[in-house]
Parts: sequence; structure tokens; C-alpha cells
Amino acid sequence: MTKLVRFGISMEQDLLDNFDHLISHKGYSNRSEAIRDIVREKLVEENTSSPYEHIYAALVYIYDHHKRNLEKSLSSLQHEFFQNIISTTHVHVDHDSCLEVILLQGKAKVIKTLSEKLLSIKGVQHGKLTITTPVKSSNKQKHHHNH
Ligand code: NI
Repeated sequence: MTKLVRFGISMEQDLLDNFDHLISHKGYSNRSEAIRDIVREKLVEENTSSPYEHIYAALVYIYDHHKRNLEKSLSSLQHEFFQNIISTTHVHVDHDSCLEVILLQGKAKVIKTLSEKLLSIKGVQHGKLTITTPVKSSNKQKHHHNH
């Protein structure tokens, strides 16, 4: 871990009041940690916007258990992308619905393609892809690969 550097920030009083209100609701004990998290969020967002960046992701979705051929389609798609899938967890939610969480890694564009294909299958009712990468505080962020 590198040393912490202090710096000043100027901000309108209203904006700061709103910020303090927000972060106290979110459970931050001080502004510094809240600001560090916002910076990390932006860095991850920037890193993962590059299609060739290696990312980690979780795809969560819920689907209709009774829909014909749906489970076959979901399984076929997962086999197509087997190299990117770390694990799949299946939860029987109730008589009608199943929930799955797929942990993924690989190039951002491949993961996003898999996610779009899966979520657009008929009978998949709702889902969301969450992407992350490690955020290094000790090294400079690496530059994007060539597209
Ligand atoms: Ni099930």
C-alpha cells in the first residue's frame, strides 16, 4: 500500500451537504473513504469499458421453470461459453421459478455478448450483469489495449 496523500477539495455548500447526507445513509464514517470508493468505481468503470480488458462478472437471472426448451437453451449457451464460466449456482425459488448465478471471467466483450444472449432468451424474466476488476492502489492503472 502506498502512502496516503492529503489534498483539499472545494465544493458548493449545498453539494457538500447533500454528499454528507448521502454518505451517512450509506454508512460511511468519513468523507475520505466515500471519495476513495467513488474514485475506484470510476476506475473500474473506465477499465471495464475496454472490450479486450480481462474482467470478472456475475450474471444473475430468474427464469420460468415451465417454459419449454428454456433450460436446454440456457445449458447450450453455457456450454458454448464454457471457457469463461467459473461456476453456475442454481436455486429453485418456488414451483415456477429458478434463479441462477453464473460467475464469469474473460474479455469484456465476450462476457457482455454472453450476457446479452442469455438475458434475451424467451422465458428469462429478469437479470443483471455486474462487472468488476481488481483496483490497484499501488500501481498506475494500465493503459487500454489496442482495439
Ligand atoms: Ni430450479
